[in-house]
Amino acid sequence: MAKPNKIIITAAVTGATHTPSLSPYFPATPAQIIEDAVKAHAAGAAVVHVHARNPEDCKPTPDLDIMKHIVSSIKDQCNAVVCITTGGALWMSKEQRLAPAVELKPELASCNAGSVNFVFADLASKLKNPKFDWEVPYLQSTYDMIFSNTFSGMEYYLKTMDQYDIRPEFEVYDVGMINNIAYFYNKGIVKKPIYLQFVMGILGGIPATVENLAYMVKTAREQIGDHVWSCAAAGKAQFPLVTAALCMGGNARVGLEDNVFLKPGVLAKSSAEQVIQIKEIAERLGLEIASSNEAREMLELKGINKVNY
Ligand code: KMH
Ligand code: ZN
Repeated sequence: MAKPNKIIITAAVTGATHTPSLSPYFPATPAQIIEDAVKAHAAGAAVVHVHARNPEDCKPTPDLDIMKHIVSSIKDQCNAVVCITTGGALWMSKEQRLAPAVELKPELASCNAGSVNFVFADLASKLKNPKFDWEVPYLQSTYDMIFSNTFSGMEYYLKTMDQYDIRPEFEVYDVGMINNIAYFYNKGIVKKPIYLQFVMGILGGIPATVENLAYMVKTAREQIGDHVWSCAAAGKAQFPLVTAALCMGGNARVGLEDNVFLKPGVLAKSSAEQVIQIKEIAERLGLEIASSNEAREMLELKGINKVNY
């Protein structure tokens, strides 16, 4: 059966980098994360990418019960494909990062395709009266940290995901990481279909330019052959890059994990607002939007009845 030739929109709703005082609309508690994800799905996002945060201080957390509450509440309200993070936060151990996927056995989980500096320190200067004391030091700490994804770590993630039939969504922050994925594919540790998420414009990774995106797409085609790809970009590069990706045959990731604005100077009131905007752009380009079940077909996912939440 031919797979649907439609656009998969992903909404990455909270992440583990932005802090609550960056925007009054930022989904920072489990209840806000659930609501933002469900609304983003209703707006057209086939996939929602989630991290867990502590209900008291909104800090990213590896707490399994909180993650289970978030993803099961989303599942109770809609049939979105839930992509659970294995990136967690920079300070989490690889066991802490992978534990939610092992316990909850989602259809899809992120898999970070290499180590990278992941710097958001300059955002601290934007916080005038932060709600929580941890916010400024948290952002500043990224200046002296590395997002560690060693080859043994990636092999550990990949073999564990394969064990539970979890499709990896490869987070690719720079072009060398495509070769890392090709290495694991050639070793038979990664199976097709391969799903790449080009995350552009992270300070430490590849700058968010259309030329760089074209270079990543070309390199992926050469080194991996057929695959499915999507694009996300940090901050003000989000819509220009994701729109370019749609024009190049890619899929789109938006959401407040990547950018708290809808357009320069205008804060997004929800990830759904960004989903609606990219959906409009896609439809004006004559593209059709995939439903969650069509995304399941396109990515050959195991199905929502096979998850453990
Ligand atoms: N929070 C970042 C350190 C993922 O979800 O796997 C990494 C991240 C990627 O968000
Ligand atoms: Zn993430």
